[in-house]
Amino acid sequence: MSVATVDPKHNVTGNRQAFYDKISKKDLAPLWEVLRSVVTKEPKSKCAPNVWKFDDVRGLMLEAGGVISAEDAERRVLVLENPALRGQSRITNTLFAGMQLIMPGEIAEAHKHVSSAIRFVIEGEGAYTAVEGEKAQMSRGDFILTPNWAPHDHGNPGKEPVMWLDVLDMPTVNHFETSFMEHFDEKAQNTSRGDGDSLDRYGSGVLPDGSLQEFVRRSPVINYTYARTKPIVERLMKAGDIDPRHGARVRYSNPVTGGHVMPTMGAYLAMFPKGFKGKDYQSTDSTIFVCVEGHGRTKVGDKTLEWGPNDVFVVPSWHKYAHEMKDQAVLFSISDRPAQEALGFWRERL
Ligand code: GTQ
Repeated sequence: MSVATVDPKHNVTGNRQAFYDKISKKDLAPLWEVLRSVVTKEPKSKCAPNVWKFDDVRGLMLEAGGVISAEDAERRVLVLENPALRGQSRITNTLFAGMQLIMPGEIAEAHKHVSSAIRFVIEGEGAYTAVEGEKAQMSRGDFILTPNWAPHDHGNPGKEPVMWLDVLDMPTVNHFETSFMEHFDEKAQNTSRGDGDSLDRYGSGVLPDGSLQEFVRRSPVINYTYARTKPIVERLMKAGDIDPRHGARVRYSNPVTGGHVMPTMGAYLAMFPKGFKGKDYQSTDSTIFVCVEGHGRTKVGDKTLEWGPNDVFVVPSWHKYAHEMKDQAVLFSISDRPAQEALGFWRERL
């Protein structure tokens, strides 16, 4: 209990706590007790830096294959829970990440929801994701979009288990309390468009000669394949176009606007030369990285995250970080930067 001293200017003579107790009964509280913690001088992320090693995750994923079918689970996903945010189904304060497994012969039924999703394919061949009538084949390193309210289902007519990382913006959607979801009568969509259809139509330097209004907010391209994107970062590497912090990096973009692929999440692919020793970097977006190739480590504040192929690691908002490469490496990354930019919040410090 804090007892105030006499302050003639403000006529504070009484017991503050008694006053706090009195106003509390009317659902009121004194801002001055919490001002410094609600208006911080700098971001104070609740999220912790962490790495999920694929050596651990892979075996447990395959075990999950024996615990529940894709049909019973609707989505057979192990959530990557930030160790500082356990029980909240999130890897950062704004994003969800989970590893999804689909076994040969399985399908994960069609549904749609307000949350946007990206998939980053980790292991296995032969599965597909159908999005808005386009059947996108999934190969390792592919980056596949499922925009807000787009019908989607997954299937695996192949012979191998297939795993991918899902990143969804549901903590953001739920923050605004705007979640809706619907199922369809059919388990799988009738797909009228084949693999690569949207990329060919919209990502080849020409655009359909009609209204593109619906694609101002989100990219029309469903599947950004590794087969197309990797040679581009290789080109940057060869040309020496290597950022001292982010390496030879490209941003996945909406070909209609040049902006981010979705309003809530943005993604990058970067290649780094062997022995790269990155400068420190800091930004307000919390970033999820996936190692596609190579080995390295990332210093995040006073922590060092060691990673190799298929490992997933997270760097919280405003944590100073720097990458170091043991060999030539490729990192995919995704963050909430577009949402922060749209709201005027995003900052970086070089
Ligand atoms: O594939 O639709 O990881 O709805 C979480 C929720 C995946 C999906 C997740 C989902 C999905």
